[in-house]
Amino acid sequence: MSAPVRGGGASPDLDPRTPAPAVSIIGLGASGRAAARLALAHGESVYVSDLRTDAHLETAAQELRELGARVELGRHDLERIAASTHVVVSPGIPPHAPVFVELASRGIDWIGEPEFALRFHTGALIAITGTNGKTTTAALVAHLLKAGGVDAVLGGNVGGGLAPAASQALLDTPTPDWLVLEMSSYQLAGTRDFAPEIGVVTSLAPDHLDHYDSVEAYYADKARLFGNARPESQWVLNAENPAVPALAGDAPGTRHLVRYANSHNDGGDYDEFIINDAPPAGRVEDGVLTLELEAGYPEPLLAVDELGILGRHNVLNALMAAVTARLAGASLAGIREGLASFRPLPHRMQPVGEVDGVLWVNDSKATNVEATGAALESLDRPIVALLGGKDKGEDFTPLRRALARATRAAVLYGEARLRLEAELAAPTGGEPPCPIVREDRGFDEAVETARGACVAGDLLLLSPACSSFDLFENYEARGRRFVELARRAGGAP
Ligand code: UMA
Repeated sequence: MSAPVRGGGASPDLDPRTPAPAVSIIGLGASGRAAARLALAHGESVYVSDLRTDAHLETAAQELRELGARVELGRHDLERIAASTHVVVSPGIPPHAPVFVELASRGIDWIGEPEFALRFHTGALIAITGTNGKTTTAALVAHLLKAGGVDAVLGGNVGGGLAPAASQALLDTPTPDWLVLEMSSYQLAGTRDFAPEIGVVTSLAPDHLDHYDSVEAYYADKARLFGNARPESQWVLNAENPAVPALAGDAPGTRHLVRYANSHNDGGDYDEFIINDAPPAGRVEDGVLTLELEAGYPEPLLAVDELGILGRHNVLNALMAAVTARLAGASLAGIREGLASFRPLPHRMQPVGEVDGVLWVNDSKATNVEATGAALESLDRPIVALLGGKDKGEDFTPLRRALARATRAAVLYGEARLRLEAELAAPTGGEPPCPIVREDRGFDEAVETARGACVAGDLLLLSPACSSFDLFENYEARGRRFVELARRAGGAP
């Protein structure tokens, strides 16, 4: 373990019979529990604290106490934390939370849970970040590596029971050749020595404006992916948006750009990112997903319509995952097989079932404008869209064009519905806005209203562009409700 934290020093009120904990962990959610277990498994003394005191947390606390940790609910003992060798902070704690103010005022350095986990990792690291697509791409990378004969384990921000926190992944599989981590901007904020062999940026757009003071602050955390870049670093970048290669700045390493079309140097404003005029390392050529990691040696993979996932943005996710897996040594045959066998993750453009000739698609994970825009632009059937939820303050007007082009109607619901209506219904002087229906009742009623607006052959798409916390515990619960309603309507299996 590295040097003790700055500041703090011996704490006057620490009980001399219980030595200061080597590791203090703030937050007893999935991250805190995993970090505590990893530290205990390596013989470290551990102090965990969480401001909440509910029964659910008390159970988790008791389990850790039985493993030898000190766990305190209802407060953070800053004296005890200041005396620790390491302070590990959970990613979801907002930057202006009082505990951060306290840590700063005492000059106490801290790290994030993935950073802590990586101190126990002996293999190589693939880190995947991005505003959208990072979970699907991370799961695809792990899937392709396994299909391609490479030892790998998936962890990090994924959540939803699909993969563990980084620390838990290393407890489950202590010495994987490759650790594939989905990294949120919150988790990147807590990195210090973090240096992936392969880093992936799937997309970049404003998000989490309720957590960050500005988009720039959000992007600055994303850019920490490149914080310890070396000449041998490999970067897989979605060059459809020039802001993505730009995020890498002049970081050392090799850039592998992914674009949908092979039309490199099409005069687009990303040209400055084409390195020595090489064609994109990942692209669609004549309807076939194609790799070209070595200029002049293209490797066709499979046809777009053989992919098991929906939408143009998922083709890009598949290309980024294939480039990444190839860089990590997966066989071409394994990558082909993995791309054909991969199935959508829950709540990500997940086809749910047909009701009266209408396909219901659950994209509940689309909690921001860019994700919903990608969903609307990626489908080739008329759509009735469900939009709404908690208002995170994002500008909805970028959705106007996609809605006007692809949507029969948009049904607006939840806390954000009035602002959605105001920003989407006003004429733009271009094509007429899509028909808007504001549903002032609940989610179920909004789904029923949307269903009534569909005709056979349409898609009923839940891609809300907002988080779910106004009506649901999380986006998974919102997605599950949508699937349940589809089942009741006679659709989902
Ligand atoms: N807390 C304190 N003191 C405070 C504030 C909070 O003790 O001052 C406590 C809370 O009471 C709570 C704990 O901190 O018990 C919560 O920590 P957390 O929000 O980090 O939750 P975890 O369960 O550890 O989940 C986190 C990620 N959550 C967030 O970043 C909000 C999970 O991502 C991730 O799966 C998990 O770590 C394991 O890596 C979820 C997410 O929504 C899926 N991520 C965001 C996203 O994807 O958009 C970033």
